[in-house]
Amino acid sequence: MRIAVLGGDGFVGWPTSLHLSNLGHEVHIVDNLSRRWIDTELGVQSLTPMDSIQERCRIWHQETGNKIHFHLLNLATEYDRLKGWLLDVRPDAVIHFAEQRAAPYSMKTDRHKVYTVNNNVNATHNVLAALVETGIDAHLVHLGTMGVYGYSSVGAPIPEGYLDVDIDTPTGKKGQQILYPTKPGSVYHMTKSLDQILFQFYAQNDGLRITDLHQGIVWGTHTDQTRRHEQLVNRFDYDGDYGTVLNRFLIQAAIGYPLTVHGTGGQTRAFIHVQDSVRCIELALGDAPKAGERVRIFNQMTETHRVRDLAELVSKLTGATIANLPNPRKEAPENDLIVNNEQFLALGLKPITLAEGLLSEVVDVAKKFAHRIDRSRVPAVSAWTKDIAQRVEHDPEGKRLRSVS
Ligand code: USQ
Repeated sequence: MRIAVLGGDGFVGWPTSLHLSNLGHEVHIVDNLSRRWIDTELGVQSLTPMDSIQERCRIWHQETGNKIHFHLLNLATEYDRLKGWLLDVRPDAVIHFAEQRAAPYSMKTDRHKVYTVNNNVNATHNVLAALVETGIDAHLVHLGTMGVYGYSSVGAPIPEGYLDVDIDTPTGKKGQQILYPTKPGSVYHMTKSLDQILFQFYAQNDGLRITDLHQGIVWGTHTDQTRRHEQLVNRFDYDGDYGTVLNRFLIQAAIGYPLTVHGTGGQTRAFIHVQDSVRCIELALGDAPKAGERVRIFNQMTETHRVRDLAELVSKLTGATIANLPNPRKEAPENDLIVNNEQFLALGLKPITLAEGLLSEVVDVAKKFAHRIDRSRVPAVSAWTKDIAQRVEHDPEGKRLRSVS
């Protein structure tokens, strides 16, 4: 297949591009490199040293003989170029990762909220409108998030996108399936909730074939392909805005930083290893809906864990200390989470679970590149509300209190 990977320079986009190229697909990355600009804005860098996208593609070609094409294009602002590009390349499938993906970044300031909404919603809508206008019948696979459901403890498993409801009518109860009601917890998660409505409309109105993957928190760093050459290494975010919880705990353990648990750590979240994430995309590509069918929704996760249990696991493995900090986010302090993921299991996914070997692998990567870590960028200081901002802990290490003598 000829596959466009929108956002193919990012944390999941890059290993996905390699995985699909390795399977023999013709891969075209489209990216505006905004993630690299955001690193510059925040004054942070990936823990792992990343080469330019052109250099990464050159090394892949040298290693495998397979070509990955790169196109510099801003989907949210360059609509006409996007249309022209689609007509030139005519992909059979489009995988859409091209959105600002960090909840804390989206809550940093009003400017970050506006940027996240403009970028994410316009990018998604531009892709949909361009597919209709050009008449290109590509299967659109979108990276959505488990966070569209919210994390409320309703007691029942979260279904894959659709909820069975009984509606009272004058002639009795009528069964219907509706999109699971969204309850986003950040501006970023809100944009993914809006994406769902855009998909529903374009599938119903124009017969676009769309799959939406509601992914959990991705952890780990390497996949089979990124291991092949040190210049193919994946990016690894550790900072307070882009680093996600388990990867952060692992780097914190590697550099002797206290594990930064928000509140009691009673938040339960869904997780998936990056190797499984790329495999799921392969499986979803092979199972496209037909024109006229509703959007296919998968829960792309393999296990759920409570944040404090993860901290305890990492502490047991490495001897790291745990710091319970005031939570910079507005979220339930404790929740349960049961999730259905039967569709991927039925398609043959064999989940990689939180094995000690893989956890240690991340700690080893972090130790190798520990000299690249700026400890002052580790605390999560983007607050969800002005009130919460007053309580944020900027110094989990307690350095200010430490005697210099
Ligand atoms: N947390 C801590 N300590 C930390 C960092 C996070 O206790 O140092 C807590 C947070 O308060 C939160 C939980 O860990 O309760 C998860 O936070 P996260 O930063 O790992 O994940 P999140 O902000 O939800 O976002 C990440 C990705 C996003 C993806 C989402 C999937 O950045 O792109 O959509 O995971 S999900 O969480 O299932 O919605």
